[in-house]
This record gives sequence, structure tokens and C-alpha cells, in this order.
Amino acid sequence: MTFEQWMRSVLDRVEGALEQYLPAESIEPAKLHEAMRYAVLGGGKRVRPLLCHAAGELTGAKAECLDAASAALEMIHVYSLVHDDMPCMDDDDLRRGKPTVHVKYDEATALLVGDALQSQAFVALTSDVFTPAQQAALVRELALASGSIGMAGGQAIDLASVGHTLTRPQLETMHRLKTGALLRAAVRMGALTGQLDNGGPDAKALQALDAYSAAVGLAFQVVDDILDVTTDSATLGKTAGKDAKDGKPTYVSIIGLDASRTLAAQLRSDAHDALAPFGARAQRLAELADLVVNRVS
Ligand code: GRG
Repeated sequence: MTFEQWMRSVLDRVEGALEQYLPAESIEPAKLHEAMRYAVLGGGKRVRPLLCHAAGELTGAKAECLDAASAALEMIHVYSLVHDDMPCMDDDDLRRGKPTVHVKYDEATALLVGDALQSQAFVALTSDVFTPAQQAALVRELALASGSIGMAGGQAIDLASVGHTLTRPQLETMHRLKTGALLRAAVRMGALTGQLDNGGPDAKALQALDAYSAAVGLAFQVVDDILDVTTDSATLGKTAGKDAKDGKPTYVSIIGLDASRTLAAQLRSDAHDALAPFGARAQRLAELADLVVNRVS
């Protein structure tokens, strides 16, 4: 199977899983469920589900478990986007090429969409496709990655940094939490699902996967900063040039465009190196590192 065919089949599965784990619009409160589905379905690159599936395939996880874990990861990710776009945070009106949730609906609905998606993610993780041990491990992994020592903490640092200069290590810490933690969780949750099936996690393999995730997570952010200044809003599906306009420190503002491109290439190579212990079995993860660095939106 080519990488494109593999991606297509995973993306189809993930779309089906999101359909399955999101409450139907016919269920009351219908407007909230409609808005949750508007936010989640039919858009986005689904990078976290792809990482989860690739890592799970490496450790022999069941596809239906990876679908549920992927749905949970994507719901947490979309909750963060919906809240991040609200006027009290980034105040953006375009996301995934569509009006943001508070523009399409209203602010109270956007707040509730994020809240409810967060809860629904944990409903998916406690579905009966998982054993009780898997449920506990996955819930802990996702809760830690999305809370104050993960994504929400990174967002707090981000908001506090507007208009200030950050050092490169400070910028790195912010991104490690804000975007890196959930990307890392995607890889770990995929891997843990398989390893728990096969009788316990392998610490060495998880260490190698963490090194891979650290490189991919940072590369994702460096590329995001590059695209923010080199690509138009229509291609990005979100407002381009927003970081500079908002006075946000970025890799481009701190080290410049050329050095940012060099850094992204270095991180791609670091990600590949981290996968060496797995050999050809890690092919999909390696291809995903390439995708993250070469993406144009
Ligand atoms: C509100 C608790 C809370 C957290 C928000 C992740 C985040 C924290 C905000 C997103 C803002 C942002 C643009 C971050 C830069 C990197 C990033 C996460 C981009 C969006 O993720 P993609 O590119 O989006 O994976 P798609 O739409 O493809 O899923």
C-alpha cells in the first residue's frame, strides 16, 4: 500500500469513528450537537489521528481501538481550536476554511462546544472496545496532555507572552506544551493501545517514540510559523499573518525565515533517527514526519 492509500484508508476510518462517537444532531440539545459536528466533521488534516494509527500499527493495536483513540484526540484538538478562536483568546473568524464556531453560532455555543467535546473525548476512551486497563491508561495520557501541564498550560504561556520577547528556550517550552503534548499523546496512545494488548508497555520503545514525537511536535510548530508568513489565508483555511499582527513571538520572528527552514529540516532528520530501532516497521511514522515538514497548509 502506498502512503497516500494508507492515509486515505485511515482518514476514512477516522471520519467514521468521529461520526460514531459524536452525538447525533437529532438528539437534544440539537443546536449544541449540530455545532459540535460543524466544528469537527469534514475538515482539518487529522494529523493526530494519523500519528495515533501509525504508532498503533507499529505495536499491533486493533484498528477499532485506534479509531476510538483517534476520535478522542481529534475532539480534544477541535475543542482547543474552537476556544482558541474565541474573542477572549485569538479572536479569529476563519478556521478550516469556514466561519469559526462563535461566528457561525454565538460565543456561548462556542464555549459549550469546546466543553462538550472535551467530555465526549473521554466518553470515546471509555468505550467497550478497550479493556479496563487500556481505558485507565488512555484517559490518564489524554488528560495529562490536554490539561495545565500540557495543552491548556501552553496556551496560558502563549497568552501571557503576547507583546513580549521570548527567548528560544521559552518559546520551545510553550510549544512543547501547547501543541507538542497532544501530538506526543497521539503517538503514545496509539503505541500503548497495542502494547497493552500484548502484555505491557515496552519502556525503551516508548522512549524512542517520545524522541520522535518531540522532534515532530517542534517541527509542526516551526512549519506553522513559516506558513503563517509565506502562505495566504485561502490556502491555510485560517487567517494568515496573524502572529505578527498580534505581536506573538514565533520561530520566524526570533531566528528568521531561512534558519527556521533549516531547523525544520533538522527536526525531520531527528525524527527519522529516533525511529531507527524500529526499522521498516516505522515507515508510516517516518512518512508522517515528512508530511508534517513538507505540508503547505
Ligand atoms: C484553548 C485550551 C486551549 C488551547 C488552545 C492548540 C491550541 C491551544 C491552539 C491552536 C492555535 C494554533 C493555531 C496553534 C498553532 C498550531 C496548531 C495547533 C495549529 C492547528 O492545528 P492543525 O494544523 O489544524 O493540526 P487542523 O485544522 O488541520 O486540524
